[in-house]
Order: sequence, then structure tokens, then C-alpha cells
Amino acid sequence: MAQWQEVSEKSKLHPKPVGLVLQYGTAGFRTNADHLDHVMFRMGLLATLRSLNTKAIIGVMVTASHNPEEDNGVKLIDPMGEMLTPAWEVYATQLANAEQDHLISVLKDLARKESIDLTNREAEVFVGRDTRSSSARLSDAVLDGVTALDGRNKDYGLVTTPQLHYMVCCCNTRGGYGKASVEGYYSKLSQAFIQLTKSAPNRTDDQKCLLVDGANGIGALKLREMEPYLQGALKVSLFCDGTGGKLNHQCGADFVKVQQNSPKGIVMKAGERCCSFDGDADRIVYYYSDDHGRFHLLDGDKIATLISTFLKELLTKAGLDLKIAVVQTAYANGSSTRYLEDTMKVIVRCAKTGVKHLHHVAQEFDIGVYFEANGHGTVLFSKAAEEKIQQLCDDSDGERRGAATLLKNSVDLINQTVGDAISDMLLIEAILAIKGMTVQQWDAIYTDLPNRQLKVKVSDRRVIDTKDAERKTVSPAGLQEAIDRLVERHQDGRSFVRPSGTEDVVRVYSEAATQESADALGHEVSLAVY
Ligand code: 16G
Ligand code: ZN
Repeated sequence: MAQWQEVSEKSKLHPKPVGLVLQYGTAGFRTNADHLDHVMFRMGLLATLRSLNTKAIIGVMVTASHNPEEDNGVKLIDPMGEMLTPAWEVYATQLANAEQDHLISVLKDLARKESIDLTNREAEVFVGRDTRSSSARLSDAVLDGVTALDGRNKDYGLVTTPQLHYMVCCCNTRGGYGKASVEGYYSKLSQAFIQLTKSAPNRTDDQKCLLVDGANGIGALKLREMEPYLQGALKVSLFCDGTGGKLNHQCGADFVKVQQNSPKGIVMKAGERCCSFDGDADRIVYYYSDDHGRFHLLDGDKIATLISTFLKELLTKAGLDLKIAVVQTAYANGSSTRYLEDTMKVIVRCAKTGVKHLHHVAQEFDIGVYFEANGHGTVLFSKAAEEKIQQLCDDSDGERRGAATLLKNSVDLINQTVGDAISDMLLIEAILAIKGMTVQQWDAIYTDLPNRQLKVKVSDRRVIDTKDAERKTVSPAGLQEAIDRLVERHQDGRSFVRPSGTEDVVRVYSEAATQESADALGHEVSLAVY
């Protein structure tokens, strides 16, 4: 078939370095940008096949998120704006690793297995990229892959990862989710934010101010673009906005979370509210410095607590009987889990690390709030929940209607496709405004248990197998018993180990009543792993 010949010819312009093996992991493909040209071309091919397979638009985002500027990566987005389905992650790996001579046979195999009709010309792929210097040429390689298989494409250029997820979802739901343009995204979110903050009429100018660290990346660019749409309802002081510094270098959500410190060079007044995005703006953390200059981090657990508390209170006021749950990972601070279960009385579920796992569990509820401690998360509303909220807005009055309207505006403000730093930030700002809460009061909802994260290098991390959402090990034999014995010796002790999905290490997490105790437990468990 002529098509295969064209693919074969074009693929020669994107040659694979012989022997290079990469894996489509929890964050897609990610490595040094110099090794990715062939992967991008092939992901263009794969997205086109996936589009034919699902009869829907597929997204391809070129980004390496919080990794250094020299790296890059690529992720595929499925029709409803969700992460690529696991079976196709396997195809992605096979395709990326096929040596040049085998590429066509791997493609043909895939097409046969998935019964893809290659005479169909209806494939369409949306492409977006972050601000890395390598991203433009790499996204061109993706576009080459799409056209090689006669797919149509729409190049959104510079967008945040969650913006591209939003576009894909909008188009596949035929406008039901919003207008598929950056302007559509800005309008939808801004309108919802302005409506929400109208219920907080006494906001002072001080309360409207927020310091935002844009990680010197795409989030900064897009937030600046969005500002006029917010009509002064939020006053952003943007730093690490990409005009001077290097992407993710000593700034951004990952830096702040890992270092437990503010971005380098930023001056924070005591009590001032600050937040950091990561390099593709799908993660956010908040923080402030207290009167003694001590740094306080409000991570994904604190965000999930604030949001779920707000939504639960509105459900009660609205008299809506909807099942709300918070989905966390094993990394969630024990204090947050205890507060949510014992005080807030919300259902808490634990999922394996990786956004797609949390997303999946959250879908089981009417309202599923999911956040990883690192600040990646969002809220999912079931169709039935959205309908009930809408109905109550139309049919009720007084306090019930007020609560239902706030719920409706929250639904509109939230990007349900994936964690979104801009959308999460606006939701948090609106909640703090409505509740008249300072960042310190939010922080004081519960106190984090001291904790420690360590990595251990072992000869083969795959010997560690876990169960119970990574909270227990099943192999090697005896390890879990050893961890249990160590944990018992520490007050409020908890610890788990898991093989990393992104690095060749085993991760060790420990928490306990004091920092000394958490550190000692982490060290002891590391020795047991080694
Ligand atoms: C990936 C995940 C992130 C997770 C991290 C864990 C997505 C989009 N990203 O970056 O959510 O926290 O992996 O890394 O799912 P680790 O397995 O090395 O600890
Ligand atoms: Zn990211």
C-alpha cells in the first residue's frame, strides 16, 4: 500500500538511534530532548491510529513537565481528555523501540490487532507544546507523523498540558464541555471565577493579591494571557515568568515540594499567599512564610482537604445527597487522611501513584476529589451529579439555590480532564475568598505529621512488588514483616516502599510523631530494603 511506503520514507527523516530503548511510563516518554525525534514522529503515527480506532480526536502534548530544560517528552491524550489507555501505552513502547526496518511491520501488526480501517481518512490529532527550546522542532516531528498517515491535525502551539486536554474533551463532546480554543478556556474559567467571588463581596484588595511562581514556563505565559479575562477579580504578581530565568531551575512546584522551601530569589512578606506551578502547569502547591520567617507548604493533601470541605458544606446546604470521596496515594500525610475520615466524615480511598490511577478511582463517586501530595489533582463530577446540581439551580430558591449556584460555578471552574494549576489556583482562591479564610487558617485545619522521603539504589528495583495501593510489599519475602516491626517502635509511625516508575530507585516514605523519629524510621526501612 502506498501509505506504508510514504510512512517508511518519512520515517527515514526521523531515524531511531540503534539500540535506544525507552518506555512509555506514567508520564509518557521522557528523556534528553536529543533522543526524541523518532519517538515524536512515531507518536504522531500512533495518535493517528488511535484516532481511527476511537473515531475521535486524540491529543499529543510535547512536554517534560518539571524536568530540566534539556529534557523533553510526549504524552497522548484520549478522547475524553483523559490519559492514554494502558493497552495503547504498550503499543507506544513497542513503536518507539522498533528498529527502523521493523517499523512498518509493528504498525501493521497494531492495525490488525485493533481492526483499524486504514482506508478511513477521518483521523484528527491536536498537538500542543511547552516552552522548551526543543519543543517546536519536536512537535513538528509529531505533525510529520500525523500527515504521513493522512491524518488531519490542529497545531495549538504553546499551551499548558491541561489546556490541550481541555481542547480534546471540548471537541469530542461536541461543544458540551466548552469552546475548544484558549479564549474559550479563559472565558469559561474566568466567568465561573468571577461568579464565585461575587459571593464574597467584602474581599479586600489584599485578599485579591497572590504571588505566582510560573516555573519560567508555559503556565506563566498563559496566566498572563488570561489576566484581562479575570477583570481584576484576582491580582496576580507573577515571578519566574520566563523573562529571565531558566525553566524549572530553582523554582516551580516540584522544586518547592522537594526542597520544602520557596523558589530562589523570591521575597515573601510574612503571611503572604504564594503558589508555584510546574513546567507544564498541571501541578500546583501553595506556601507562605510566617512571622518567624518559617516556611509553610500547603501541598496536594491540604488542597484536597480545602476543596472537599467546601464542596461537602455546599452539598449539605443544598440538601443534595451526593456521594463525595477524596482519593489520595500512600504518600498522603496521615494527618490529612485522619482529618478527612474522622472530622469531615468523607470517604477516603487510596490509589497507586500516577494520575491515571487516582482519576480512575475518583470516577466511582458522584464527586471524586483526587490529589497527589505533589500537587497534581482535580475534581470529577458524575453526569448525574451535574444534572442534579443544574436542576437545583433551576428549581429551588433561598439558601438551597445559593449553594447550588456555587456548586454549578465550581463545576464550570474545574478542569475535569486532568490536574490544572490555573484552574486549581482559581478554585482555591475562590474558596478562600468565600470562606473569608487566610492561608494560615487554611494551613491550621490540621498539622502535617513530620515525614521523610528517601531513595535507595538497588541492583533490580523490580524485585519489590507491592499490594494494597503500594502500602504493603508482597516481595521480597519478609520485607513487609521487617517494616512492620520497625514501624511499631515509632509513635504514629507509618512507612512504605515502592519501586519508582520514573527513576531506577526504590522510594522509601516514613512519617512519625517527630521529625527525628520519621528520619530514623526512614533510615531503618532503607537498610531493610538494601
Ligand atoms: C509521574 C506521575 C506523577 C507521579 C510520579 C511518581 C503522571 C502524569 N505523572 O510523574 O503523578 O507522582 O510519576 O514518580 O501520572 P515515581 O514513580 O518516580 O515516584
Ligand atoms: Zn507537569
